[in-house]
Amino acid sequence: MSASKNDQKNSDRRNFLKSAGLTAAGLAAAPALVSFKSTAEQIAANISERTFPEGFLWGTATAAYQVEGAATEDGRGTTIWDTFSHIPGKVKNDDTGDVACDMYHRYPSDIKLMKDINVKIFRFSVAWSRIFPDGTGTPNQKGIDFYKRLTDELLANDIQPFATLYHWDLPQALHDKYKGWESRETAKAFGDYAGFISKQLGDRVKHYFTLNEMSTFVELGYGNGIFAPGLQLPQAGLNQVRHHAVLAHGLAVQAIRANAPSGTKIGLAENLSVPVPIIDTPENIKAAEIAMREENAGYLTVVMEGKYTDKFLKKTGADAPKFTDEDLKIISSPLDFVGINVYNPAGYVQAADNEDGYKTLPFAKSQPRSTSQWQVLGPESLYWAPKNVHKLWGAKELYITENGTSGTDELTDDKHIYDTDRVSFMRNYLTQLQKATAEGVPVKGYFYWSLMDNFEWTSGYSTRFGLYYVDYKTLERIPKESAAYFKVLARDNKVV
Ligand code: GBH
Repeated sequence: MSASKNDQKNSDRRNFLKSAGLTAAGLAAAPALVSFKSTAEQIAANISERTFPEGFLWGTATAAYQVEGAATEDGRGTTIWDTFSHIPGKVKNDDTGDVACDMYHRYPSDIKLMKDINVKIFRFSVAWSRIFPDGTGTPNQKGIDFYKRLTDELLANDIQPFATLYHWDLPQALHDKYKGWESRETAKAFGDYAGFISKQLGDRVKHYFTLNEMSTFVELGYGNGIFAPGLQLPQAGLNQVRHHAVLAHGLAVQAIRANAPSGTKIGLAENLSVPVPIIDTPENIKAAEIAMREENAGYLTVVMEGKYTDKFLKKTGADAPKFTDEDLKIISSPLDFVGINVYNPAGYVQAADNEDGYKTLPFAKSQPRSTSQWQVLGPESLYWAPKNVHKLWGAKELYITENGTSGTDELTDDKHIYDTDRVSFMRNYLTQLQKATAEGVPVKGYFYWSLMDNFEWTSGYSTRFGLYYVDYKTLERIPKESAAYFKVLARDNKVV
């Protein structure tokens, strides 16, 4: 039996003992007491207990451009999102991230807010242009110092920093010089920056995510043009951008390995497409696996497998990206963990006797959604996403790097926000995640998106995802009911 299977068995047993109230040292040491439980019975017991594995980590996530503000301070260079958000009509109400939540200055009190609700891990992103204002060249010490102060403060509060190296804020200079992600040069520059920052923060940060949601910034930024830099490239160009994104990821993995102290863990945070079986039959479950592999072919699949699937190459045909075998090796550099951002099912699928082997059903018009129209509510996505990433690619460790929902978040006269919808969302989604962990899927932690309301890209400040409400006039933070929920969840390590 492999070590990990053994660990799983032991932890199943611990969970079982705990649920049976048998954790006193003497009893726990007597395996005979529990050996009558079959694996299936233990899993069922774990699920009904609703607890997460011992040591499961609870946290929140943010991203630089969405929360920091201080857009021109301490030598920060301009980014494509500064440029884009300042073009009238691109963002709702023409909001920009100039001030955002002002976390650049308020991080000490924001870290207190995290501590107040039992946060143990915090996922933030490093603004590339604070470190290299032009993307490459001379580093900016003031930018580096900011992330040192931030991470020091987190550690002093017993919160582990998890750093994302790219959350869409490309230095404008790289766009001007190389057309950004259209060029391989940008992937190389990203690798260099990743290596540099991992060396600078190496004594403080033990976990890195290379890129956040390649699929989002590529498809929306270079495909339909809704996001910065607002381009609509033809298929061949778009495929090349996709390739440069995965290449940048791989180059960063190698650069961090070469520069960071040993023991540093590296992964990515991908918003993968999550097909959900419409009815849990073996055929549909298989169909959902096939669908997940193909629908993520240009992103997570090539990262995990080191090749583009036959179907992807066939479908892209003459427009397929240009790449070398060496590229594929770099892209599939081994990872320590896989981070997945999960908000919604990509679709409900069933087995089909067609070329693909599956069919995606149309969503019912009445399928519930959050105030973000794209967010179809399907809690099962938080079961199938980690389950199938583990099954398809054997990921050793997984993190839910984002999960959350937006709501109307009405502020009452006495300053309460009864976001019952968000609390219900979390309970329903987490019930599904707990089921996955109870079955042995090695999810190590969960980051709620987001710690507080923030600049929600093209929706500006009109869409709220936070556990804390932000009053954008005063920048005051007010805990929502969901913050209270999170606090108990993290304390008890179980679905509450
Ligand atoms: C995440 O994306 C982001 O990582 C995070 O920065 C963001 O704040 C959070 O979600 C909440 O949105 O404009 O109608 O074409 C989640 C995946 C993919 C959801 C792109 C929104 C655009 C929809 N996102 N999608 S639309």
